[in-house]
Amino acid sequence: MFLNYATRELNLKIVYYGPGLAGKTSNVKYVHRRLAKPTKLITLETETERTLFFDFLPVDAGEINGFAIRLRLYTVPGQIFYQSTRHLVMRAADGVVFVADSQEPAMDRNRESLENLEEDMEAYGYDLDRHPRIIQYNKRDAPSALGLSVLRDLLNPRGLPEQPAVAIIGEGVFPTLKRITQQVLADVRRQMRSPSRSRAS
Ligand SMILES: Nc1nc2c(ncn2[C@@H]2O[C@H](COP(=O)(O)OP(=O)(O)O)[C@@H](O)[C@H]2O)c(=O)[nH]1
Ligand SMILES: [Mg+2]
Repeated sequence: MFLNYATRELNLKIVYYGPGLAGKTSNVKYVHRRLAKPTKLITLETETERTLFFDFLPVDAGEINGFAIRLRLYTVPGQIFYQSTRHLVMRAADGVVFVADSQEPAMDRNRESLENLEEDMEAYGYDLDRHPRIIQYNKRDAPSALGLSVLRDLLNPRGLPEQPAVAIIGEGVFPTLKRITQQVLADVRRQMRSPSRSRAS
């Protein structure tokens, strides 16, 4: 988080993490399309010009202690050769949305991505049980989508908050964003109460 005293804004960073093709970009683009006052969606190209680097989206979301809340939504590239980029995007991430692909054949990729996420989180000193995080089970419309209780057993041993979604039509997208934002704001209030325990960022 970053308090900007000049603009009276509290900047919060939310990262959409998950395997390639799970629906991260679909989430962020849907939010962007629905904004009353759209801001610029930025895509950075890689050196190889092959795919996007990450998206960047500021969204205004109310205020806290006289500071307007500004959310920045990032998506990370899923491909393995962007591991270092993924790691960098996770720096100072106030909240994480793990977008899982509900389809049965995607389970290995979901689990591998989840392992990468937890490695990145540990490297930055985020508590795996307490750092604001939600698992979105996306592609609920797919014929091979596994049941929610199966997904829970396979992907959510920590009992993190969960949200089913069909990101391509926007179902579950704002509930996911709203819930991660609430978690982040609760965490920010805790940090403000005991600043000595706040994480370096
Ligand atoms: N059936 C279905 N397809 C989806 C859903 N969400 C995303 N997709 C499709 O999955 C593909 C990958 O989505 P994208 O958002 O680019 O994934 P990313 O790699 O995680 O950013 C695209 O063809 C999307 O249209 C969904 O909920 N259901
Ligand atoms: Mg993407």
